[in-house]
Amino acid sequence: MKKLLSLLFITCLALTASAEDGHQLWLRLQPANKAKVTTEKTSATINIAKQELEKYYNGEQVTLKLDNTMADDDGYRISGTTITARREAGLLYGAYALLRNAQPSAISPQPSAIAYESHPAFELRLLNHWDNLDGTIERGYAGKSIFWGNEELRLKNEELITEYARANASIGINGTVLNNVNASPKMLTTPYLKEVQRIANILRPYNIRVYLSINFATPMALKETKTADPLDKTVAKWWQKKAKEIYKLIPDFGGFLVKANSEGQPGPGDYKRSHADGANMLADALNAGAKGTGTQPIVMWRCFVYGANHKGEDRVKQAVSEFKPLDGAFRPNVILQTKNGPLDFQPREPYSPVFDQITKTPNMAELQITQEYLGQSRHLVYLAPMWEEFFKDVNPQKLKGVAGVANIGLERNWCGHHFSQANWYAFGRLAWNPLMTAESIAKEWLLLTFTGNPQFVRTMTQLMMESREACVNYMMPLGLHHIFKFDHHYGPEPNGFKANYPLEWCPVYYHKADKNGIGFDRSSKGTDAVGQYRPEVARLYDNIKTCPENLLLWFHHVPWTYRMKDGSTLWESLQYHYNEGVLWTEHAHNIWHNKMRQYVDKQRWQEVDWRMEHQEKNAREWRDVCLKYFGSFVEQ
Ligand code: GCV
Repeated sequence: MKKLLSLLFITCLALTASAEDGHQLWLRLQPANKAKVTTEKTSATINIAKQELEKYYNGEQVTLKLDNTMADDDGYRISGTTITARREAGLLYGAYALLRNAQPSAISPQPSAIAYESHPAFELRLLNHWDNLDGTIERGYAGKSIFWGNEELRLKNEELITEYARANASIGINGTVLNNVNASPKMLTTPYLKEVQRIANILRPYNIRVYLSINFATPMALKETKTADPLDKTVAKWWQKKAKEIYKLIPDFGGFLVKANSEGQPGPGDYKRSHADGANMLADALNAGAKGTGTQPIVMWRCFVYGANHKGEDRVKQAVSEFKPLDGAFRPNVILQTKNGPLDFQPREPYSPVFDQITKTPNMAELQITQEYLGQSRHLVYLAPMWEEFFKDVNPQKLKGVAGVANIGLERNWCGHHFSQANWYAFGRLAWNPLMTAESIAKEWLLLTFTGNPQFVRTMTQLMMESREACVNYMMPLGLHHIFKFDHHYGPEPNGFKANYPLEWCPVYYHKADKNGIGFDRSSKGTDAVGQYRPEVARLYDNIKTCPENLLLWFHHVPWTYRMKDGSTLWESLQYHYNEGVLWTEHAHNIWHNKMRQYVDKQRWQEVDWRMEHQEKNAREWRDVCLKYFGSFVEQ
């Protein structure tokens, strides 16, 4: 009996010890406490690399070497158990790579003896947090901000921010914008800047620079100038002084991210000045402030502008109309940050033609990791296939960087849905190497986050890979877009129209369903949005016969009886896609519920399970609402 009790006790202990809340993300290394790590130099960053390897590397020894003949970037070379890099950060990234490669993998074992070099494709690999100073997060679905809000929490969250830094460093992210692009002027007041300094000090050893979103009218809003006109001397002076204050506190401060003259935000347009006038004034101020620090600051100016100078024009054309005439007019340290698609992070969009048209100003792409339009933190949707699609259309070599709108909050598992962690992970891996396949990243993430069991990894990789197309199917197939419920963008509202809202926020503006057909005519006979693409792409999209069917209704108004490539009518095809989407959610849930339980700890299995059940219901709602509404235009 005694024996039985103690056995029971030990089993209970083991169960509690393996209770899982997902907080560890993909960093589930088992301590080995074995390796002796040799370095020629020490620094905060090298010490982290050293400590990680000493604790987790399951080998006798590792050598860390700096080599100034290597390319001047964050890359590294791994040769057996020697990591060589030009920069200290490279040693850190090399250490995480060595640990990742050494994971016992039933899928693709990577021999640790191989020699290879790895360099990041982009200099700038950033997260954009849309965190407000009161702790709420715009489009955040995993609790409140890890940076702002609750005073008491702020004092306690040093450990959390260190964990955040480590997770980011492990996938190569090297910068973070700490606040919402809809920025509060208070962000630049001294008490908040001191907070930024505190956060920067925690992130720095992990090679993560901090950036801030700014409100263009800050000096005026704080009542320190009479205007925010970028050509006014008092304004320029204010920004210079502010930049000096910032660099005194944070000598490696990365720079500003700016949303100007967009969705109600102030900007240079308020004074009939151009985006270039505004961006250049800020670039000069930052340069002056950073003088003597060795830091080269940047201004990331967002191209997400509509309803301003080109109000009334097809919304997807407005960014090019706004910025093309200014191409070449920006200071060298201004970078245009553009969303992957021309509209707004929809489940499927064509790429933004800004990437074809802006050729003299550095560009960076903005991707959305938080699933604003893809089921938020309730749907299992793996986004890497969407980003893979983007990098096939937009050559990564044309970009200076990528920024991902973060999906991180105070919830214990960081991202709300356990599988949303995969999107954070995949963003980081693609920001380092956009040529990695979504599939290989999914495998890697599953193995690191759950288990390397081949059956589990194979099955879940397939589901993850299918999940984005499934979401497109049950929400917006064949190029439909923006038919979400107003404001929260969660469920369907295809009949959405509000006379007091801008027309570009209304679903009916986008699908244009009528008795003749459905879709937005952006061909050369319509708004000619196709004309903004490079010629071979423009031709492809312009012709209804060559336009990819998955973008058909984005570019064309198509009769209900139109024959699709498979011989079905458009209406039949639409029904087919909606049904396929729903069937997938049933199939995926069924597999998770009945077959994956044996591989996953109870808590995470359950938390995913109820979300998948919910996703199934939501998918049915999408299908039923949309088919009923669109069906009302179709003559049976
Ligand atoms: C931060 C969309 C979102 C807004 C977001 C905006 C932007 O409109 O719904 O929440 O604001 O994009 O990217 O600026």
